[in-house]
Amino acid sequence: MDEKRTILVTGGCGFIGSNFVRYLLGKRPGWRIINLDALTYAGNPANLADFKDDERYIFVNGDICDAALLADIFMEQTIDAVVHLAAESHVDRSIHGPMTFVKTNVEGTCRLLEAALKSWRQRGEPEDFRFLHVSTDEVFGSLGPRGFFTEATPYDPSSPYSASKAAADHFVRAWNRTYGLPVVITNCSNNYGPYQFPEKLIPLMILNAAEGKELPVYGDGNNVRDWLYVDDHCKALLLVLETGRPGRTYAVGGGSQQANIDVVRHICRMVDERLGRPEGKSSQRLIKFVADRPGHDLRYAIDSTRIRNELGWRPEHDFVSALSKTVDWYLEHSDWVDSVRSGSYRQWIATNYGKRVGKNSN
Ligand code: NAD
Ligand code: TDX
Repeated sequence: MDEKRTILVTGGCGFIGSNFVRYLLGKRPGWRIINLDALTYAGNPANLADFKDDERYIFVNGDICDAALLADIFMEQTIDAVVHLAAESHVDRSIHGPMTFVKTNVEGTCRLLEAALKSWRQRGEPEDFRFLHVSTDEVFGSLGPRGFFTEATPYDPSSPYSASKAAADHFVRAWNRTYGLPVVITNCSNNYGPYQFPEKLIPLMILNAAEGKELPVYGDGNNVRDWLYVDDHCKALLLVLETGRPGRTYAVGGGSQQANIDVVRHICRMVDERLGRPEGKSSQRLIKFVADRPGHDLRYAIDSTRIRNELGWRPEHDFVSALSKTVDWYLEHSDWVDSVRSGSYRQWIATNYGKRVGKNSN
Protein backbone atom coordinates (compact mmCIF):
# COMPACT_ATOMS: atom_id res chain seq x y z
CA MET A 1 0.00 0.00 0.00
CA ASP A 2 0.94 3.65 -0.53
CA GLU A 3 3.51 5.20 1.80
CA LYS A 4 1.31 8.21 2.51
CA ARG A 5 -2.30 7.36 3.21
CA THR A 6 -5.02 9.34 4.90
CA ILE A 7 -7.21 7.24 7.17
CA LEU A 8 -10.51 8.39 8.62
CA VAL A 9 -10.90 6.73 12.02
CA THR A 10 -14.28 7.12 13.71
CA GLY A 11 -14.55 6.80 17.49
CA GLY A 12 -10.81 7.39 17.92
CA CYS A 13 -11.26 8.93 21.37
CA GLY A 14 -12.79 5.75 22.80
CA PHE A 15 -11.05 2.70 24.21
CA ILE A 16 -10.12 0.66 21.12
CA GLY A 17 -10.06 3.74 18.87
CA SER A 18 -7.43 5.58 20.90
CA ASN A 19 -5.28 2.44 21.20
CA PHE A 20 -5.64 1.94 17.43
CA VAL A 21 -4.69 5.54 16.53
CA ARG A 22 -1.60 5.26 18.73
CA TYR A 23 -0.72 1.87 17.21
CA LEU A 24 -1.18 3.14 13.64
CA LEU A 25 0.90 6.29 14.09
CA GLY A 26 3.67 4.10 15.52
CA LYS A 27 3.54 1.39 12.84
CA ARG A 28 2.86 3.58 9.80
CA PRO A 29 4.67 6.86 10.48
CA GLY A 30 3.97 8.22 6.98
CA TRP A 31 0.17 8.03 7.35
CA ARG A 32 -2.23 10.81 8.37
CA ILE A 33 -5.16 10.14 10.64
CA ILE A 34 -8.38 12.09 10.85
CA ASN A 35 -10.20 11.13 14.02
CA LEU A 36 -13.94 11.87 13.93
CA ASP A 37 -15.47 11.51 17.37
CA ALA A 38 -18.59 13.01 18.97
CA LEU A 39 -17.05 12.87 22.46
CA THR A 40 -19.93 11.09 24.16
CA TYR A 41 -19.40 10.02 27.79
CA ALA A 42 -17.09 7.27 26.41
CA GLY A 43 -14.89 9.54 24.32
CA ASN A 44 -11.94 11.32 25.85
CA PRO A 45 -9.56 13.45 23.73
CA ALA A 46 -7.03 13.24 26.57
CA ASN A 47 -6.50 9.58 25.54
CA LEU A 48 -4.50 10.99 22.61
CA ALA A 49 -3.19 14.20 24.19
CA ASP A 50 0.38 13.21 23.28
CA PHE A 51 -0.48 13.64 19.55
CA LYS A 52 -2.08 17.07 19.95
CA ASP A 53 0.76 18.85 18.13
CA ASP A 54 1.54 16.05 15.69
CA GLU A 55 0.74 17.20 12.15
CA ARG A 56 -0.13 13.62 11.14
CA TYR A 57 -3.11 13.66 13.53
CA ILE A 58 -6.28 15.75 13.04
CA PHE A 59 -9.16 15.61 15.50
CA VAL A 60 -12.69 16.51 14.34
CA ASN A 61 -15.31 16.81 17.05
CA GLY A 62 -18.49 15.62 15.32
CA ASP A 63 -21.20 13.05 14.91
CA ILE A 64 -21.21 10.23 12.35
CA CYS A 65 -24.95 10.91 11.89
CA ASP A 66 -24.17 14.41 10.57
CA ALA A 67 -24.33 13.93 6.78
CA ALA A 68 -23.22 17.51 6.00
CA LEU A 69 -20.12 17.17 8.17
CA LEU A 70 -19.24 13.83 6.57
CA ALA A 71 -19.65 15.36 3.09
CA ASP A 72 -17.27 18.18 4.08
CA ILE A 73 -14.65 15.78 5.44
CA PHE A 74 -14.71 13.59 2.33
CA MET A 75 -14.64 16.68 0.06
CA GLU A 76 -11.77 18.44 1.84
CA GLN A 77 -9.58 15.37 2.34
CA THR A 78 -8.63 12.50 0.09
CA ILE A 79 -9.61 9.62 2.33
CA ASP A 80 -7.86 6.37 1.39
CA ALA A 81 -9.56 4.23 4.01
CA VAL A 82 -12.16 4.40 6.77
CA VAL A 83 -11.76 2.47 10.01
CA HIS A 84 -15.17 2.64 11.64
CA LEU A 85 -15.14 2.17 15.40
CA ALA A 86 -17.58 4.85 16.60
CA ALA A 87 -20.49 3.23 18.39
CA GLU A 88 -22.50 3.08 21.53
CA SER A 89 -20.76 0.03 22.95
CA HIS A 90 -22.10 -0.92 26.38
CA VAL A 91 -24.68 -3.72 26.57
CA ASP A 92 -26.10 -2.59 29.94
CA ARG A 93 -26.66 0.95 28.67
CA SER A 94 -28.46 -0.46 25.63
CA ILE A 95 -30.91 -2.19 27.97
CA HIS A 96 -31.70 1.11 29.70
CA GLY A 97 -31.83 3.23 26.52
CA PRO A 98 -31.82 1.40 23.18
CA MET A 99 -32.66 4.27 20.82
CA THR A 100 -29.22 5.94 20.96
CA PHE A 101 -27.83 2.59 19.84
CA VAL A 102 -30.15 2.53 16.83
CA LYS A 103 -29.22 6.10 15.98
CA THR A 104 -25.43 5.85 16.21
CA ASN A 105 -24.78 2.21 15.38
CA VAL A 106 -27.31 1.79 12.57
CA GLU A 107 -28.05 5.24 11.13
CA GLY A 108 -24.53 6.54 11.79
CA THR A 109 -22.98 3.55 10.00
CA CYS A 110 -25.29 4.06 7.00
CA ARG A 111 -24.48 7.79 6.81
CA LEU A 112 -20.79 6.94 6.81
CA LEU A 113 -21.30 4.31 4.10
CA GLU A 114 -23.18 6.85 1.95
CA ALA A 115 -20.45 9.47 2.30
CA ALA A 116 -17.68 6.93 1.64
CA LEU A 117 -19.45 5.54 -1.43
CA LYS A 118 -19.98 9.00 -2.93
CA SER A 119 -16.34 9.95 -2.48
CA TRP A 120 -15.10 6.55 -3.74
CA ARG A 121 -17.15 6.96 -6.93
CA GLN A 122 -16.05 10.55 -7.48
CA ARG A 123 -12.42 9.41 -7.21
CA GLY A 124 -12.92 6.78 -9.94
CA GLU A 125 -13.45 3.81 -7.59
CA PRO A 126 -9.82 3.24 -6.51
CA GLU A 127 -9.22 -0.47 -5.94
CA ASP A 128 -7.18 0.02 -2.80
CA PHE A 129 -9.85 2.01 -0.93
CA ARG A 130 -11.13 0.20 2.16
CA PHE A 131 -14.03 0.62 4.56
CA LEU A 132 -13.14 -1.44 7.64
CA HIS A 133 -16.14 -1.95 9.88
CA VAL A 134 -15.25 -3.01 13.42
CA SER A 135 -17.93 -5.27 14.82
CA THR A 136 -18.40 -7.74 17.62
CA ASP A 137 -18.87 -11.45 18.27
CA GLU A 138 -22.07 -10.54 20.14
CA VAL A 139 -23.94 -10.46 16.80
CA PHE A 140 -23.84 -14.28 16.86
CA GLY A 141 -25.75 -14.56 20.15
CA SER A 142 -24.83 -17.11 22.78
CA LEU A 143 -22.86 -20.36 22.67
CA GLY A 144 -23.68 -23.30 24.92
CA PRO A 145 -20.90 -24.99 26.90
CA ARG A 146 -19.11 -26.17 23.71
CA GLY A 147 -18.24 -24.87 20.23
CA PHE A 148 -16.96 -21.67 18.65
CA PHE A 149 -18.20 -18.80 16.51
CA THR A 150 -16.82 -18.62 12.96
CA GLU A 151 -17.49 -16.25 10.09
CA ALA A 152 -20.26 -18.65 8.98
CA THR A 153 -22.20 -18.62 12.28
CA PRO A 154 -25.76 -17.32 11.74
CA TYR A 155 -26.61 -13.97 13.33
CA ASP A 156 -28.70 -14.24 16.51
CA PRO A 157 -28.17 -11.11 18.64
CA SER A 158 -29.63 -10.91 22.16
CA SER A 159 -29.32 -7.29 23.33
CA PRO A 160 -30.30 -3.97 21.76
CA TYR A 161 -26.54 -3.31 21.47
CA SER A 162 -25.78 -6.52 19.59
CA ALA A 163 -28.93 -6.17 17.46
CA SER A 164 -27.79 -2.68 16.41
CA LYS A 165 -24.28 -3.96 15.56
CA ALA A 166 -25.83 -6.86 13.61
CA ALA A 167 -27.96 -4.41 11.61
CA ALA A 168 -24.87 -2.30 10.91
CA ASP A 169 -22.95 -5.39 9.69
CA HIS A 170 -25.80 -6.20 7.27
CA PHE A 171 -25.79 -2.67 5.88
CA VAL A 172 -22.01 -2.73 5.41
CA ARG A 173 -22.28 -6.01 3.49
CA ALA A 174 -25.17 -4.60 1.44
CA TRP A 175 -23.02 -1.60 0.37
CA ASN A 176 -20.44 -4.09 -0.85
CA ARG A 177 -22.80 -6.42 -2.70
CA THR A 178 -25.05 -3.68 -4.14
CA TYR A 179 -22.62 -0.86 -4.87
CA GLY A 180 -19.27 -2.64 -4.90
CA LEU A 181 -17.76 -0.56 -2.05
CA PRO A 182 -14.61 -2.42 -0.91
CA VAL A 183 -15.55 -3.20 2.69
CA VAL A 184 -14.00 -5.57 5.20
CA ILE A 185 -15.64 -6.55 8.50
CA THR A 186 -14.11 -7.81 11.71
CA ASN A 187 -16.09 -9.48 14.50
CA CYS A 188 -13.98 -9.64 17.62
CA SER A 189 -14.34 -10.82 21.18
CA ASN A 190 -14.11 -8.81 24.43
CA ASN A 191 -11.15 -6.43 24.53
CA TYR A 192 -9.24 -5.31 27.62
CA GLY A 193 -6.29 -3.00 28.25
CA PRO A 194 -5.53 0.67 28.96
CA TYR A 195 -8.08 3.48 28.39
CA GLN A 196 -11.19 1.29 28.69
CA PHE A 197 -14.07 3.19 30.23
CA PRO A 198 -14.68 1.85 33.75
CA GLU A 199 -18.25 0.73 33.10
CA LYS A 200 -16.95 -2.49 31.52
CA LEU A 201 -16.14 -5.55 33.64
CA ILE A 202 -12.33 -5.43 33.89
CA PRO A 203 -11.66 -1.74 34.65
CA LEU A 204 -14.73 -1.56 36.90
CA MET A 205 -13.52 -4.49 38.99
CA ILE A 206 -9.93 -3.22 39.19
CA LEU A 207 -11.01 0.19 40.44
CA ASN A 208 -13.70 -1.09 42.80
CA ALA A 209 -11.30 -3.64 44.29
CA ALA A 210 -8.60 -1.00 44.78
CA GLU A 211 -11.12 1.35 46.41
CA GLY A 212 -12.65 -1.34 48.65
CA LYS A 213 -16.05 -1.14 46.90
CA GLU A 214 -18.37 -4.06 46.10
CA LEU A 215 -17.56 -6.20 43.07
CA PRO A 216 -20.95 -6.82 41.41
CA VAL A 217 -20.90 -10.14 39.52
CA TYR A 218 -24.03 -10.75 37.43
CA GLY A 219 -25.89 -14.03 37.99
CA ASP A 220 -23.65 -16.91 39.11
CA GLY A 221 -20.51 -15.53 37.45
CA ASN A 222 -20.23 -18.49 35.09
CA ASN A 223 -20.72 -16.55 31.86
CA VAL A 224 -17.65 -16.95 29.68
CA ARG A 225 -15.93 -14.34 27.48
CA ASP A 226 -12.96 -14.87 25.13
CA TRP A 227 -10.59 -12.07 26.18
CA LEU A 228 -8.50 -10.23 23.57
CA TYR A 229 -5.77 -7.80 24.59
CA VAL A 230 -6.38 -4.51 22.79
CA ASP A 231 -2.90 -4.41 21.16
CA ASP A 232 -3.52 -7.82 19.61
CA HIS A 233 -6.79 -6.47 18.26
CA CYS A 234 -5.06 -3.36 16.82
CA LYS A 235 -2.57 -5.61 15.07
CA ALA A 236 -5.44 -7.61 13.54
CA LEU A 237 -7.17 -4.42 12.37
CA LEU A 238 -4.09 -3.11 10.57
CA LEU A 239 -3.53 -6.50 8.95
CA VAL A 240 -7.14 -6.71 7.76
CA LEU A 241 -6.98 -3.10 6.52
CA GLU A 242 -3.88 -3.77 4.44
CA THR A 243 -4.31 -7.38 3.38
CA GLY A 244 -7.94 -8.37 3.97
CA ARG A 245 -9.98 -9.33 0.94
CA PRO A 246 -12.82 -6.89 0.03
CA GLY A 247 -16.23 -8.24 0.97
CA ARG A 248 -14.70 -10.63 3.49
CA THR A 249 -15.36 -11.01 7.22
CA TYR A 250 -12.69 -11.96 9.77
CA ALA A 251 -13.47 -13.30 13.25
CA VAL A 252 -10.83 -12.22 15.79
CA GLY A 253 -10.56 -13.89 19.20
CA GLY A 254 -8.03 -13.85 22.00
CA GLY A 255 -8.15 -17.64 22.43
CA SER A 256 -8.56 -17.00 26.12
CA GLN A 257 -11.91 -18.11 27.50
CA GLN A 258 -12.53 -17.16 31.11
CA ALA A 259 -15.60 -17.31 33.37
CA ASN A 260 -16.40 -13.85 34.78
CA ILE A 261 -15.91 -15.02 38.35
CA ASP A 262 -12.40 -16.27 37.51
CA VAL A 263 -11.54 -12.91 35.92
CA VAL A 264 -12.72 -11.14 39.06
CA ARG A 265 -10.73 -13.51 41.30
CA HIS A 266 -7.56 -12.88 39.25
CA ILE A 267 -8.11 -9.15 39.61
CA CYS A 268 -8.63 -9.47 43.38
CA ARG A 269 -5.36 -11.38 43.73
CA MET A 270 -3.44 -8.86 41.61
CA VAL A 271 -4.86 -5.83 43.43
CA ASP A 272 -4.17 -7.47 46.81
CA GLU A 273 -0.54 -8.03 45.79
CA ARG A 274 -0.11 -4.43 44.60
CA LEU A 275 -1.73 -2.93 47.71
CA GLY A 276 -0.15 -5.39 50.12
CA ARG A 277 -3.51 -6.63 51.45
CA PRO A 278 -3.17 -9.66 53.73
CA GLU A 279 -5.31 -12.77 53.15
CA GLY A 280 -7.86 -11.89 55.81
CA LYS A 281 -8.46 -8.53 54.12
CA SER A 282 -8.49 -9.87 50.54
CA SER A 283 -10.58 -8.06 47.92
CA GLN A 284 -12.38 -11.40 47.41
CA ARG A 285 -14.63 -10.47 50.33
CA LEU A 286 -16.03 -7.62 48.20
CA ILE A 287 -17.46 -10.00 45.55
CA LYS A 288 -21.27 -9.79 45.42
CA PHE A 289 -23.45 -11.89 43.15
CA VAL A 290 -26.18 -9.54 41.92
CA ALA A 291 -29.26 -9.76 39.68
CA ASP A 292 -28.34 -11.06 36.25
CA ARG A 293 -28.27 -8.97 33.07
CA PRO A 294 -31.51 -9.61 31.12
CA GLY A 295 -30.77 -11.65 27.97
CA HIS A 296 -27.24 -12.35 29.28
CA ASP A 297 -25.35 -14.45 26.71
CA LEU A 298 -23.78 -17.48 28.38
CA ARG A 299 -20.58 -17.88 26.39
CA TYR A 300 -18.57 -16.34 23.57
CA ALA A 301 -15.58 -18.06 21.96
CA ILE A 302 -14.05 -17.42 18.57
CA ASP A 303 -12.43 -19.75 16.09
CA SER A 304 -9.87 -17.42 14.45
CA THR A 305 -8.66 -19.95 11.87
CA ARG A 306 -9.42 -17.70 8.89
CA ILE A 307 -7.43 -14.66 10.03
CA ARG A 308 -4.62 -16.93 11.29
CA ASN A 309 -4.34 -18.95 8.06
CA GLU A 310 -5.08 -16.26 5.47
CA LEU A 311 -3.42 -13.22 7.06
CA GLY A 312 -0.94 -14.79 9.50
CA TRP A 313 -2.37 -13.10 12.61
CA ARG A 314 -2.16 -14.56 16.09
CA PRO A 315 -2.57 -13.03 19.54
CA GLU A 316 0.76 -12.40 21.28
CA HIS A 317 -0.46 -11.71 24.82
CA ASP A 318 -1.48 -14.32 27.33
CA PHE A 319 -4.40 -13.44 29.54
CA VAL A 320 -2.84 -13.45 33.01
CA SER A 321 0.22 -11.37 32.15
CA ALA A 322 -1.71 -8.86 30.01
CA LEU A 323 -4.33 -8.58 32.75
CA SER A 324 -1.55 -7.92 35.23
CA LYS A 325 -0.20 -5.10 33.00
CA THR A 326 -3.74 -3.73 32.75
CA VAL A 327 -4.14 -3.72 36.54
CA ASP A 328 -0.87 -1.76 36.83
CA TRP A 329 -2.02 0.75 34.21
CA TYR A 330 -5.25 1.56 36.08
CA LEU A 331 -3.51 1.82 39.44
CA GLU A 332 -0.89 4.14 37.94
CA HIS A 333 -3.31 6.43 36.08
CA SER A 334 -5.54 7.82 38.79
CA ASP A 335 -5.70 11.23 37.05
CA TRP A 336 -7.17 9.61 33.96
CA VAL A 337 -9.60 7.62 36.11
CA ASP A 338 -10.73 10.74 37.99
CA SER A 339 -11.21 12.68 34.75
CA VAL A 340 -13.54 10.08 33.20
CA ARG A 341 -15.59 9.39 36.33
CA SER A 342 -17.73 12.52 36.10
CA GLY A 343 -21.16 13.23 37.56
CA SER A 344 -22.81 11.37 34.67
CA TYR A 345 -20.65 8.30 35.43
CA ARG A 346 -21.86 8.29 39.03
CA GLN A 347 -25.43 8.62 37.76
CA TRP A 348 -24.90 5.55 35.55
CA ILE A 349 -23.55 3.48 38.45
CA ALA A 350 -26.66 4.35 40.48
CA THR A 351 -28.96 3.48 37.54
CA ASN A 352 -27.33 0.14 36.73
CA TYR A 353 -26.49 -1.19 40.17
CA GLY A 354 -28.94 0.64 42.49
CA LYS A 355 -31.71 -1.94 42.17
CA ARG A 356 -29.56 -5.10 41.96
CA VAL A 357 -29.72 -6.81 45.34
CA GLY A 358 -26.51 -8.74 46.04
CA LYS A 359 -25.33 -11.68 48.08
CA ASN A 360 -21.78 -12.29 49.21
CA SER A 361 -19.55 -14.78 47.46
CA ASN A 362 -19.08 -17.03 50.49
P1 NAD B 1 -16.07 3.02 23.40
O1 NAD B 1 -17.48 3.13 23.91
O2 NAD B 1 -14.94 3.02 24.36
O3 NAD B 1 -15.79 4.21 22.36
C1 NAD B 1 -16.74 4.61 21.40
C2 NAD B 1 -16.28 5.94 20.82
O4 NAD B 1 -17.22 6.33 19.80
C3 NAD B 1 -16.23 7.08 21.85
O5 NAD B 1 -15.05 7.83 21.70
C4 NAD B 1 -17.46 7.92 21.49
O6 NAD B 1 -17.30 9.30 21.82
C5 NAD B 1 -17.56 7.70 20.00
N1 NAD B 1 -18.92 7.90 19.49
C6 NAD B 1 -20.08 7.40 20.01
N2 NAD B 1 -21.12 7.83 19.29
C7 NAD B 1 -20.63 8.59 18.27
C8 NAD B 1 -21.20 9.28 17.19
N3 NAD B 1 -22.52 9.29 17.00
N4 NAD B 1 -20.39 9.93 16.33
C9 NAD B 1 -19.03 9.93 16.52
N5 NAD B 1 -18.44 9.31 17.54
C10 NAD B 1 -19.22 8.63 18.40
O7 NAD B 1 -16.06 1.72 22.48
P2 NAD B 1 -14.90 0.65 22.26
O8 NAD B 1 -14.98 -0.35 23.33
O9 NAD B 1 -13.66 1.35 21.98
O10 NAD B 1 -15.44 -0.06 20.92
C11 NAD B 1 -15.08 0.43 19.65
C12 NAD B 1 -15.79 -0.40 18.59
O11 NAD B 1 -15.40 -1.76 18.72
C13 NAD B 1 -17.30 -0.37 18.69
O12 NAD B 1 -17.82 -0.34 17.38
C14 NAD B 1 -17.66 -1.68 19.38
O13 NAD B 1 -18.92 -2.14 18.98
C15 NAD B 1 -16.55 -2.58 18.84
N6 NAD B 1 -16.19 -3.69 19.74
C16 NAD B 1 -15.77 -3.45 21.03
C17 NAD B 1 -15.38 -4.52 21.85
C18 NAD B 1 -14.90 -4.30 23.25
O14 NAD B 1 -14.66 -5.28 23.95
N7 NAD B 1 -14.73 -3.09 23.72
C19 NAD B 1 -15.46 -5.82 21.36
C20 NAD B 1 -15.92 -6.03 20.05
C21 NAD B 1 -16.27 -4.96 19.25
O1 TDX C 1 -20.69 -5.13 36.69
C1 TDX C 1 -20.60 -6.06 35.86
N1 TDX C 1 -20.72 -7.35 36.30
C2 TDX C 1 -20.67 -8.43 35.47
O2 TDX C 1 -20.78 -9.57 35.92
C3 TDX C 1 -20.38 -5.85 34.46
C4 TDX C 1 -20.23 -4.45 33.91
C5 TDX C 1 -20.32 -6.95 33.62
N2 TDX C 1 -20.48 -8.20 34.12
C6 TDX C 1 -20.40 -9.36 33.18
C7 TDX C 1 -21.31 -9.26 31.97
C8 TDX C 1 -20.52 -10.00 30.90
O3 TDX C 1 -20.78 -11.40 30.99
O4 TDX C 1 -19.07 -9.40 32.66
C9 TDX C 1 -19.06 -9.76 31.28
C10 TDX C 1 -18.41 -8.66 30.48
O5 TDX C 1 -19.28 -7.53 30.53
P1 TDX C 1 -18.93 -6.17 29.78
O6 TDX C 1 -17.58 -5.72 30.18
O7 TDX C 1 -20.09 -5.24 29.96
O8 TDX C 1 -18.80 -6.67 28.28
P2 TDX C 1 -19.82 -7.42 27.31
O9 TDX C 1 -21.22 -7.23 27.68
O10 TDX C 1 -19.33 -8.86 27.19
O11 TDX C 1 -19.52 -6.63 25.93
C11 TDX C 1 -18.20 -6.23 25.58
O12 TDX C 1 -17.61 -7.11 24.67
C12 TDX C 1 -18.16 -7.16 23.39
C13 TDX C 1 -18.18 -4.82 25.00
O13 TDX C 1 -18.78 -3.94 25.93
C14 TDX C 1 -18.87 -4.77 23.68
O14 TDX C 1 -18.75 -3.49 23.11
C15 TDX C 1 -18.27 -5.78 22.78
O15 TDX C 1 -18.97 -5.84 21.58
